[in-house]
Amino acid sequence: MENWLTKRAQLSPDHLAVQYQETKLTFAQMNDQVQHIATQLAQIAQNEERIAVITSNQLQGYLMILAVQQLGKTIVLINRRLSAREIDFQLKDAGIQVVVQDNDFHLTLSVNKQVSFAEVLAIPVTELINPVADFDLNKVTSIMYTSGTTGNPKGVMQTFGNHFYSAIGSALNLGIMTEDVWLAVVPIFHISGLSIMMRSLIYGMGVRLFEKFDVHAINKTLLSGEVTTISVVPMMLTQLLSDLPAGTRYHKNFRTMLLGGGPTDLTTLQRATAAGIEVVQSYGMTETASQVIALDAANAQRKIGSAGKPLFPVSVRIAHQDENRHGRIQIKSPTLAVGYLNQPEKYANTFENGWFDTGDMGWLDDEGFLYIDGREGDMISSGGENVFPDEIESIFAKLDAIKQIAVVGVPDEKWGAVPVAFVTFTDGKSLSRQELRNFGRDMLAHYKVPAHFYNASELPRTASGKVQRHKLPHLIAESSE
Ligand code: S0N
Ligand code: AMP
Ligand code: MG
Ligand code: MG
Repeated sequence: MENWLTKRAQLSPDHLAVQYQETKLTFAQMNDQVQHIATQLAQIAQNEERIAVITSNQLQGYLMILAVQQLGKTIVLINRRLSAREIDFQLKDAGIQVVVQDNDFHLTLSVNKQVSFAEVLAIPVTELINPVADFDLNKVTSIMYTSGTTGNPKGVMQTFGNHFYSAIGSALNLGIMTEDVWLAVVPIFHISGLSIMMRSLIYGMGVRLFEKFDVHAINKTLLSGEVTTISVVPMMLTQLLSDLPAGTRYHKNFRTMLLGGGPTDLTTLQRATAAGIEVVQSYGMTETASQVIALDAANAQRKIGSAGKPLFPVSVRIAHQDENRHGRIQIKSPTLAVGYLNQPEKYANTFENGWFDTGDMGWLDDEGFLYIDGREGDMISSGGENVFPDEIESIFAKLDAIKQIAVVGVPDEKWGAVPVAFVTFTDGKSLSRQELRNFGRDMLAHYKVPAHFYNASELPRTASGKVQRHKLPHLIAESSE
């Protein structure tokens, strides 16, 4: 397929491509800027197969991602909230020598070149290089890391074809209007955000980019009629509802709120309905290049609580069903990533007879609507970020003073859920809460650091010695903090 950006600049040069704060770029203008940046990037990363981009949702980062794509190189997207240790693991795994980062990013990483956007943009340009002519649908264009219950994070390899089918599947469900503008406050380093960028190129659609989840500013934009669509994680919906004055309705131009990334409670969905907001529930993951299951507006009320039906290119089944038809959610889709970087066997093992096993549990009703029960490994969804207790436990277990630690998610008003830890100390040793917290913040993304550390004399275990995480919250009342 022809290069999506140059094609788009040719098809709809004067259409809005992206707006960030007061800056608006048409597709022609965006293409010009991206080609300029690609030329600059080529001078520092000519021989690299992959370039890592570390950015919050700001315009320069948006253009930088597109520029890497224009060079025919693979973009490695780094979660900006990770610790240096976590980022270094990913950079090493991906063989990264060159990192381009937003001007506010200050961690020192173990790579040859860490270059700020300002430094890239200062590189002199004499003659523009030629962008790649084609976007080969089989080529890996983006890699983003995802964690699981066991082992190290895995680099999910997404092809142009994955993004293309994802955008088409979404359009066949939500429709496309010429004047659509999609608000992107979900991070462009996650597939929730990157998929909006790819849809923009494929549909010729404008994107309104927000760096911060400033709830008031987002509500103001939804009330103004300037955007038609927004992607949100559940905690964003809850906060938007709380900030919206009673009786106030979003502008009639605003037509879809695409909700995904984690479980939403029924009360929040009902509040959204009462506020007249068209919420499209969805389910997807990094490995599926965003939503693969979504509700359509017609069924949003009747099937409230369901994640919906598979998008047109997608098939779903429930494997290993129990007597109540609950089991493992498995997917077939042209949007399925082509592998985990450097771990082909690990990816192969996630398939069962050609079906990708998501690791999530759920069930299908008689009409084929999917309901999600949760994820194996006691995964915690904190503000749309996945947190795995095993990972936190294994980091803290490295401390001599810690004899045992168990982590579990508890409900949290702001983030939906947060991890808390139960700790027993080695005889004669102990650490203060502050010491534990500082260690955690050094080693882990801040959202993974337990919000509370409770002293526990003993952890509840099964006969075989496995910690019973579901019993831990009951200990809170008895524990000292
Ligand atoms: C909610 C967000 C935006 C909050 O970030 P904010 O307010 O910008 O915080 P910071 O200024 O960075 O930090 C302030 C303090 O808050 C802590 N913190 C930040 N985030 C969290 C968090 N998630 N949990 C707990 N604490 C958090 C910081 O640590 C800091 O504290 P201190 O100062 O002490 O360090 C942000 O969390 C966010 O962007 N969340 C959303 C992430 C997301 O998009 N997840 C989805 C991932 N999944 C997918 O992409 C697949 C599904 C999908 O594609 C999809 C999902 C949704 C909608 C549509 C789709 C689709 O299919 O298209
Ligand atoms: P990630 O790989 O970071 O994109 O996270 C994907 C995971 O988020 C899925 O495997 C689910 O566990 C969870 N998730 C996504 N959408 C939903 C949803 N609608 N309801 C419950 N969990 C969800
Ligand atoms: Mg903030
Ligand atoms: Mg130890």
